Amino acid sequence: MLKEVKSKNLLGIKACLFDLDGVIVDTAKYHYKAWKKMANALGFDFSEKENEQLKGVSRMDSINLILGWGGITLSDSDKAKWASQKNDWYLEYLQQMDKKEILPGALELVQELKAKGYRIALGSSSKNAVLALSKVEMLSYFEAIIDGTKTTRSKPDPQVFQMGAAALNCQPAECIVFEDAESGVAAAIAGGFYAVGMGSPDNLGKAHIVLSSLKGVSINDLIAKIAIS
Ligand code: B16
Ligand code: MG
Repeated sequence: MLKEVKSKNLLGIKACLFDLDGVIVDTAKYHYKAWKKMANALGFDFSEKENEQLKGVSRMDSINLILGWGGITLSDSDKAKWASQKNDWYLEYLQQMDKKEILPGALELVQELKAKGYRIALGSSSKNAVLALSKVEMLSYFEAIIDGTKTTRSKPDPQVFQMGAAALNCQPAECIVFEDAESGVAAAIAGGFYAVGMGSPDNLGKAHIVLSSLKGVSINDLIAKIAIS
């Protein structure tokens, strides 16, 4: 195995594609709070466990899931109105964000990647990705930003990561995707990428490796771990 890994130049990784919410910044809690506010205004509630299913899922797909949990049917225009209201609430939280909301180890890993010449892109479902990265002063690290304003298909479709790899002139097999959502890990695997799940193996077990945090993670160790997975 070791010989094989060496001969492949430790997998030939050239780039890293990062999900945003739950990988770079801790915004998942704000999405949850804003959606909860909407549900409560409509007379119901949903659990943290149900909220897991919303991670990586686009705004309109999220509202459809939530209304389903509440047993509520709305017209398309009312749905659009509530999705927009939820986004206003989410933006209020986002506006207050600063560098403290960067998840442990994320900045250090991105800086190490940059120093070592790896290419870096963002692959997020969010339409607020540029604003969130600006608020935590990390926008300049990303050579390409593929987000919900550019994609037409939501994770678990691999489109967001395929577009990221293409923007960096890399093949999927040359890229590592970092994802906290089950739908995002599924997207990475479907696209032929190496996947690092951020969270629990209970729902991210399909990733090549699963980490609880990026704290203390270095790219060489990561590649070595993926190579023996
Ligand atoms: P917005 P990611 C996703 O971002 C979030 O995980 C998900 O909860 C959210 O609904 C989605 O973005 C859309 O976000 O309403 O800001 O466009 O994890 O793919 O970076
Ligand atoms: Mg995420």
